[in-house]
Amino acid sequence: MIKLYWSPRTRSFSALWVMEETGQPYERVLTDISTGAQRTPEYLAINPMGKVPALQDGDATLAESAAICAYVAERFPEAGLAPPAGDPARAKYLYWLFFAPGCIEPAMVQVATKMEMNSVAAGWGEANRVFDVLDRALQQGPWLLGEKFSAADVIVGSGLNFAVKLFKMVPSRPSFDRYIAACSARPAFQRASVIAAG
Ligand SMILES: N[C@@H](CCC(=O)N[C@@H](CS)C(=O)NCC(=O)O)C(=O)O
Repeated sequence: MIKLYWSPRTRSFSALWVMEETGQPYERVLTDISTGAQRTPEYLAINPMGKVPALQDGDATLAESAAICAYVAERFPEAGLAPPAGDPARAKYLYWLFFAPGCIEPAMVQVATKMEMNSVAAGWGEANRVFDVLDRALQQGPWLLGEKFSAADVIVGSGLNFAVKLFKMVPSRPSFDRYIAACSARPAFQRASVIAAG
C-alpha cells in the first residue's frame, strides 16, 4: 500500500488532498516536523531534503508536492485527475503543474520577504505578474483546464488556499476567492483538511 509521509499544517496538504481525490487506500506515516522527525537517518533515506511530504509506493519513492500530485494522477488513471498522454489538454495540465513550484512558490516567497530580484533573470519574473497570469486563467474556470478538475488544481489550489486564505500573504482577488471556494467545496479537500489539522 502507498505510504504518505506527512506532518500537520504543512505542504503535506496537497499530497493528502490528491490521495483523497483518488479514493484509494493509503497509509499515513506521521513525520512531525515539530519534533525533528524529518531529520532522522531513516527519513533522510526517503527524502534527502528532509522535507515533507514524501511518498513510497513499493520500490518507487519520491518527494516534492507537485511531483507527488503528478505521480498519483498517473498511478490511478481511473480517478481522472490528468488528461491522458496525447490529449491536447495535457499541455495546459503540465504547464500549471510546473507553474505551481516554478512560479507561484517563489512569488509567495517574494511577497513574504519583499525580496528584490531582476525580473528578467528571475524565472518567475515577479510576484505581481505571476498572480496576474493566474488571475486571468482563473477568471475563465471553473478549473485550470476549464470544466475538468485535475491534479494541477490540487497543487495550485493548495498554494492559493495557503497564501490567500490561511496566511493572507497574497491579496485576494475575486477569481482567487471563487476558485478557493470551489476547491474547498470538494469532499476530498475537506477530508484532507481534517487530517492535515492534526
Ligand atoms: N518543495 C517541497 C517543499 C516541502 C517543504 O518545504 N516542507 C516543509 C513543511 S511545509 C518541511 O518539511 N519543513 C521541514 C524542514 O525543513 O525541516 C514541496 O513542494 O514538497
